[in-house]
Amino acid sequence: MTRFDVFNGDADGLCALQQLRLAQPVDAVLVTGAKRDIALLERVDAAPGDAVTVLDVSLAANRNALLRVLDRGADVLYFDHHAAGDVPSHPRLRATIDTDPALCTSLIVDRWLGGRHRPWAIVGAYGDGLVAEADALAAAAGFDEDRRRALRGLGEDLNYNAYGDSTADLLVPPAALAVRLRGHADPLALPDDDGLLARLGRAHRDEVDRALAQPVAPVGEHACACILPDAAWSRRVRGVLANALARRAPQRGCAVVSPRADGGLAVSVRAPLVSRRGADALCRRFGGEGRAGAAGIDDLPRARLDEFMAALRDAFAPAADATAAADRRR
Ligand SMILES: [Mn+2]
Repeated sequence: MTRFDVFNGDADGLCALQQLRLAQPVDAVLVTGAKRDIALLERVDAAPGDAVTVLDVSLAANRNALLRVLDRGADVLYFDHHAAGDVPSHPRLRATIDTDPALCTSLIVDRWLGGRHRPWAIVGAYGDGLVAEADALAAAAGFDEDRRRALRGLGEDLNYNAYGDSTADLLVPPAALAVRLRGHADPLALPDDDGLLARLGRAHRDEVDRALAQPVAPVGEHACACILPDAAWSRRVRGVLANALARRAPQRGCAVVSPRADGGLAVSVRAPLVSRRGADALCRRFGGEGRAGAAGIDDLPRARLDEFMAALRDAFAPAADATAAADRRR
């Protein structure tokens, strides 16, 4: 019988797994990847009697692979907080899925374990951006401000590590991080003899600083854009940079453009923080997707960059909602 631990390679996935494996140490084949690698279950070659644990990847995106794994006779334990669509009812599937925006998978697993490895739940929640929820749990657990800051820093470093087009862009393969964390109940007492965790934290800070020092050009009155160089660090930092630029100029929308490893362009777009509207409509015109406040284009052909910049110029004009108008015209 083979066990598979299938988990998102970000902080939430890692910390959900960490809690479960502290509670029940088992040897499992680790199946993970970059944050954006969510179709993970299709990589599992399950046989009858195998046990598959799935953490922090959308069931909707893994539905067919899940049905196949169940059909093959494996047992599946599934925890997640993304929209799942229709959850199959199957005697060998135990799924705990809760899309409450105040929850992440680490907090769902924390609840399932009765808070047994709470410090790791807190790290996962910080990493997933649930700062208020993590702060509240950390205060209730008696962590003082210094230790709260350390838990938050670890969560954010682990999370930063998962950004990139593929695992080739990542600073540390998430499976190696999972092995590294294995067995350590106290996230504030992790050994770091080879300095790997320190390097991860330093790279996170340096890359964000480097990104913030890149030139940002105004694009019309209501938007700005930053074009990053072709480098793995650009692909790691672009989402974090887009958030930072939006905070720096809340009246403007912003786009961060970075070359993909395969030659195209990836674009992260944030609507002006004062309106939080229009990012999704802009990106959809170029094959992208997302939410009104934050969206992206996975693969923008270089030949369409000028067209994108022209659309960006108008997308966030408060009076004439040009993007919506253009959408209506299509
Ligand atoms: Mn998550």
